Amino acid sequence: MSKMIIGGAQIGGIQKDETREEVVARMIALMDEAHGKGVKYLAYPEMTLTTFFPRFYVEDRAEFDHWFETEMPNAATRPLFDRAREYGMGFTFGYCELTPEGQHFNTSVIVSPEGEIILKYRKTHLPGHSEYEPERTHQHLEKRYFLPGDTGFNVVRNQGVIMGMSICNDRRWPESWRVMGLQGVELVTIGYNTPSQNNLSAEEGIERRVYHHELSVCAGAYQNSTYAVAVAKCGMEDGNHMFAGSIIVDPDGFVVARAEGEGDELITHEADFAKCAFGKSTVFNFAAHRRTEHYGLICERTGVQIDV
Ligand code: ING
Repeated sequence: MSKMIIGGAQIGGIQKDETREEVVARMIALMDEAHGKGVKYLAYPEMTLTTFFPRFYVEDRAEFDHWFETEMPNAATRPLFDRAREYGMGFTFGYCELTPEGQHFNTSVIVSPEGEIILKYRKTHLPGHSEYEPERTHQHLEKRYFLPGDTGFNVVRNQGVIMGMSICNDRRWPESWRVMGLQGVELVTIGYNTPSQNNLSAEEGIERRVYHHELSVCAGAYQNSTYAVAVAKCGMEDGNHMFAGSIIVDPDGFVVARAEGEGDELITHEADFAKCAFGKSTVFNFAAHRRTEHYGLICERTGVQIDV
C-alpha cells in the first residue's frame, strides 16, 4: 500500500490522581475522531497512561511500581485494543513496563489492526539523573526509575509500511534514526514528554526547546528519507508544564501537520510512502554513498576524547 492516512493523538496533561480508565477513555475519544477522518495508523505519546512521574523523587523506588504495567494489554487498556480492532486501525503508544523479572522500562509498542502487539521498543537514551539534585528547578529522574532499553531500534512491516519507534530523548540522537534507516524504515513514531524549562538553565525558554525538538525530528526524517510522527503528552501536569508541538514530518523533512493547542488533539496526514523511495535511492542511497570505514569511533567511543 502506498497511501495511508496516519494520525498523531496528542494528549494533554495527565494529573497524578487520574486513573488509567480515565486516560484510556480520552485515548479512545481521539481514536474515534481518527476513525472518522480515515486514519489507519495512530500514534500516541510516551508514557500515555500516566503522569510524567520521573519529576517526583521517592527514596524507595518500589513505591512507584504502581505507575507500571505488568501485562499488556490489561483490563484498563483492553477497550483501546478492542476499539482499534473494530476499526481495523493499527496504533502505537507508550507506557511504563515492569517485567516478570522485575525490570522497569520506558516502553512503546506497535499494535497491528488485528490487535496484536507486533513490535516492542524500550527507550534507549534516558535523559536526566538518578539521584535527587537540589540545584535543579525540577527533577528529571528517568535514570532512577528505568533501565536503559535492551531492545535496540528494530522495525516491523505493518499495514504494508516499514515502521519503527523512538521515545522522546531518542529523537535527539542521530544514531537512533540511522539504525532504523539502515533497515529501510518508512515511518518512525516518537512519543515525548518534554518539560518546557531546562532545569539547569532558566534562560533556555520554551521557544528554543521547541526549535530543538522540531530540528531533531525534521533532520532525522530527512536524513533517512522517512515519515515521522512526533506526538506529545503536554500542557500542565500537577503544576509542571510540558510543551506541545506535535508534528508529522514527510521524507523531505517538511512539517506537513502540526498541533495548534496543548490539549488532547488529533493531527492527520495522508502519507504517500512511495515518497520515501526517491531519497533512499538518490541522496541517501546508503549503499552508494556511506563510507563505514571512517565511522568506527561512533561505536568504539562513548564519550568525547580529546587528543589534540
Ligand atoms: N524528555 C526530554 C526530551 O529529551 C530533554 C528531556 C529535554 C533532554 C530537552 C534534553 C533537552 O525531550 C524526555 N522524557 O526524554
